[in-house]
Amino acid sequence: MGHLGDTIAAIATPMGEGAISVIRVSGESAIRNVANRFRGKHNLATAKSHTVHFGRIVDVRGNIVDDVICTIFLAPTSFTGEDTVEVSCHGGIHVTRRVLECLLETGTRPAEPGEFTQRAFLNGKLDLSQAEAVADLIQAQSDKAYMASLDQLEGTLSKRIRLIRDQLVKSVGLLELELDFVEEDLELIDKKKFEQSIESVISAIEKLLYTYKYGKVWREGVRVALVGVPNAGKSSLLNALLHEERAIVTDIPGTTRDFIEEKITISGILFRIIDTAGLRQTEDSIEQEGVKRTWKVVQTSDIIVLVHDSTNLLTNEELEFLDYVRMNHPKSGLILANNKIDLQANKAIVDIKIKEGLIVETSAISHEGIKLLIGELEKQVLDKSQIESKESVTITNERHYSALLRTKEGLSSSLESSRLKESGEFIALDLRRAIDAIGEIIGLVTTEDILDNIFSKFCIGK
Ligand SMILES: Nc1nc2c(ncn2[C@@H]2O[C@H](COP(=O)(O)OP(=O)(O)OP(=O)(O)O)[C@@H](O)[C@H]2O)c(=O)[nH]1
Ligand SMILES: [Mg+2]
Repeated sequence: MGHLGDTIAAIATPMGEGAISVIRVSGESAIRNVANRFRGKHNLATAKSHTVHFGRIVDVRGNIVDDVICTIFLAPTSFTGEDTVEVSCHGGIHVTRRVLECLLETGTRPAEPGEFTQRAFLNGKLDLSQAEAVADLIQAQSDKAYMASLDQLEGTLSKRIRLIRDQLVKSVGLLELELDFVEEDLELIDKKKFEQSIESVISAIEKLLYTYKYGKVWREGVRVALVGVPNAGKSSLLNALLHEERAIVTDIPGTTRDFIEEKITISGILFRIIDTAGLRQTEDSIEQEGVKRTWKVVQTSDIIVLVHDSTNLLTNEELEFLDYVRMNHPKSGLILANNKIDLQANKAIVDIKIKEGLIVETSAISHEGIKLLIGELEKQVLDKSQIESKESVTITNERHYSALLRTKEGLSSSLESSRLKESGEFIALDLRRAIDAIGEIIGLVTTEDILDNIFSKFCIGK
């Protein structure tokens, strides 16, 4: 990424036809550069902060390019903390590009993805977790994801992290002070109290770590795999859940060769429903590949729905599959959709009880039981998150999760050393490690790599 001295510009709205587009310009010479190409009643260069100016953007020869409205934000009261102009022009692809081109001719350079937000971070307008929340907010695909990112943007997570970190900094300060007076054998710290305080921080961190279980689900959605023998009605069930004909349904076994993923929102939570190829040994190489992929889907899903054709008895393959899931993915939700119940006459009895799992009777044709199935999917997720909802902060980001894990590790070793009456240096060293790790979350400790990794995921103009 470029350095802070540059002035950058980018189209901040999506490319397409619309009423208006917004081009954002930020940096030391933002106002001067835009003023160069702006013709209006007022001179932008002397405009006050938070004022709006109607005028025209002209090209280098003075030809009119578009009517625009410029909004002026003077440093430090802008998103980036720098002088910023937001140019609203007409919302066509071509006209927006032309306006941007004119602005770029003045020494402003095109912004890289996330560069505005990165500047906001570097100028102290946002901490790192809040900057990440900006990207999450934009990408939020469900109510829960949106609420979690909004909370994070408001600084709920940052506040909690700072509180924990401050407590640790205080402890390490005393410890290090004591080390300075080691000759005098001065005891500034009550070891018992010190250990208790570290224990309480560890338990606070454990609570936060626990929230990631559903924080991840809020952010990324719940993966639900529809699995079953050929012709059980997996694709039909997907269509029934979506209320549309998305997947191809035929009476030929092996219709679905690859998996299809569709999204639905239930109670503000995003569910990614995946229709898979049938479970079976097959000679057909394309279908074989499909079956292989099915296993991969099973391994990465939060909930597995075994779709069974209720006119048949459970086959060995299906029973083996149920065993496999219980053995290998005990944490995944497991539902047996006893499908085709509209064919009552042929109904065979499902003679099994799924331990810790559930049987829902469905018909993808008459839509009987679909509501029950949806309710069950919802319950499996909400039941889990209900337990944890006492915690007001939710960890949704893997980077934060891994930093908290490292914080906990540092604290645990520090505690261990203290209990073993090891030298104060060891105790302090691990404590410092923990402080660094927790500081990474809000960006007190960063490297170029961390920053590039975070901001490159943003869209341009943000
Ligand atoms: N009567 C009845 N027929 C169903 C039901 N669900 C699916 N079918 C029929 O069963 C046949 C197979 O349905 P699909 O949805 O293609 O089954 P699938 O499990 O996706 O099959 P593959 O992709 O081949 O593995 C089709 O003829 C469907 O119309 C149901 O609930 N009731
Ligand atoms: Mg299918």
